[in-house]
Amino acid sequence: MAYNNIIVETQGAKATVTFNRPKALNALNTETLLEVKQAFTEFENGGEVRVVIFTGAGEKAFIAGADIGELKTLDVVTGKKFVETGHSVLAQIENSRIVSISAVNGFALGGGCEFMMATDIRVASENAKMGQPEVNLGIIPGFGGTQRLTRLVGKGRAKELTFSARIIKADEALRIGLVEFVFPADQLMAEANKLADTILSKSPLGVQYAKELINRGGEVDLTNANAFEIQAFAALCATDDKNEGLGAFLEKRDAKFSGK
Ligand code: CO8
Repeated sequence: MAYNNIIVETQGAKATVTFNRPKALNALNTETLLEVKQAFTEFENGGEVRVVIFTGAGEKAFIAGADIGELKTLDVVTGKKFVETGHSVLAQIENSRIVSISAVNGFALGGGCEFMMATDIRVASENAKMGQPEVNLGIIPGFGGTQRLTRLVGKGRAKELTFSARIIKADEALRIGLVEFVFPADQLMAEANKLADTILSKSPLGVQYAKELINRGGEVDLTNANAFEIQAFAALCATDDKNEGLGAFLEKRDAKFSGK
């Protein structure tokens, strides 16, 4: 399918989605959000893609936020619809069995920071800059930023960043746990792909169950979270992946996982 605002490339079990609105520093308008939803739904329905890398076109921005031109037009009804669309796309990515990696190659502001926080793992280039600058504009983070930022970096830091609209550089983002790795810009995509390939070499069901447990476990008390883990572990014991993984270790060979 042809898109106006994103570039979608697939290579076996790996896909790359590049935000491509360079004139607006890849800002997210409704059309872009719906295109991402369409592409991601196709990955999910197709069944082959297991890791998606998101990045931004050009050298300046991952995503410079929600589209400010579109935001200016919103009223209470269309504003609700816009944030609901954003939430729906981000929740789909966050809860998907597909692993998502953000390769943050420049500005990730407002909705851009919120987008990367909904993906599973964030790798950033040394020139990346992140933040939630919405209070500069008389609004608040509206794609989950108040919640996901708090869960990633803690209440105090989330409040400081959000109340002050401070933009931070990649090294600080790494220090506070907002990104997992920082690489020189010219190595960013190679490193993101390396990470994707490593994940793809592991048991698909193991990765999928672990993602779900890490996501859901954080939302309930430890006793219930551990009960989820017990059930998931037991379910995995009935899979080919478990037999193959343990068998391959004992036979001193590489495992060939089927995801079944
Ligand atoms: N939306 C639309 N256009 C944008 C955006 C944006 N978020 N960011 C940049 N652009 C456009 C600029 O208007 C400019 O266009 P033009 O050339 O036609 O004037 C072009 O991109 C290049 O930008 P600059 O000239 O400003 O480039 P600089 O290098 O000088 O500055 C910055 C780069 C610092 C990134 C600057 O562009 C900037 O501050 N952008 C806005 C960042 C921002 O505030 N983002 C948060 C937006 S709000 C948000 O994301 C809320 C999410 C949830 C919303 C839910 C509400 C309903």
